[in-house]
Amino acid sequence: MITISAFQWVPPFAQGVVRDLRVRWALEEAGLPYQVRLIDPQVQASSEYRALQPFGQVPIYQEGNLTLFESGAIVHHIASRSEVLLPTDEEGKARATMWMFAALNSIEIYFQNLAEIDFFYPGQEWGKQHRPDVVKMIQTRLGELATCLGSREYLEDRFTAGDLLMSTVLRILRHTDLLDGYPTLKAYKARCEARPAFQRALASQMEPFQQRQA
Ligand SMILES: N[C@@H](CCC(=O)N[C@@H](CS)C(=O)NCC(=O)O)C(=O)O
Repeated sequence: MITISAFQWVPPFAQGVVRDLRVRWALEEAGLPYQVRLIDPQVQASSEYRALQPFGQVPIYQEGNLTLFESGAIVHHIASRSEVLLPTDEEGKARATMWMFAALNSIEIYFQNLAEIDFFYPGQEWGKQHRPDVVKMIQTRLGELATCLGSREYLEDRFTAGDLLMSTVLRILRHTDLLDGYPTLKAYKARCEARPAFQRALASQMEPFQQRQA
């Protein structure tokens, strides 16, 4: 049985964007059953968990003797087992993989800069000074991504793991109105999120948070 790790609880700003969401979504798309190990800060800091995830983060993926960390690598591993996520032809597979890397290496890092300023260092002088440049860079990337997408439904001619990662990355901006300036990207994100597998993944991440808040 596949086991992934996730947080027992996170503050509301992080609920629905914690990176185990990508892994849950990929597993749901692939139709692979899994169980979740919910962890707290104590487990996160333990040497047992650090031996599995050197940075003490979620998610990890465990199956038999295999333990993986890094959500992108985990989604790729799952995708390699499901045609729903990765085409089987070599070119299609390579292009979908390219989009996975683009989401994480060329887009997410800029969005994450904004999330750091807004959620982890609110009110800090350096953040206030730096924020306009961070927003400008994000707008540049959003414009470039919108150009690539054009009038297509997905980044390639069908949904792939590249779209899965790209749309979860776009969710990082949900506390802003930045996507409003890019209606095709907004519709693209909504299209990806409308997939039943995404809805199941989101509901399963949210469940323990809602239980604790009830
Ligand atoms: N590059 C890693 C980042 C993982 C990551 O940032 N996880 C966050 C939750 S979304 C976390 O565990 N944060 C707690 C911490 O860093 O202590 C991945 O994609 O798996």
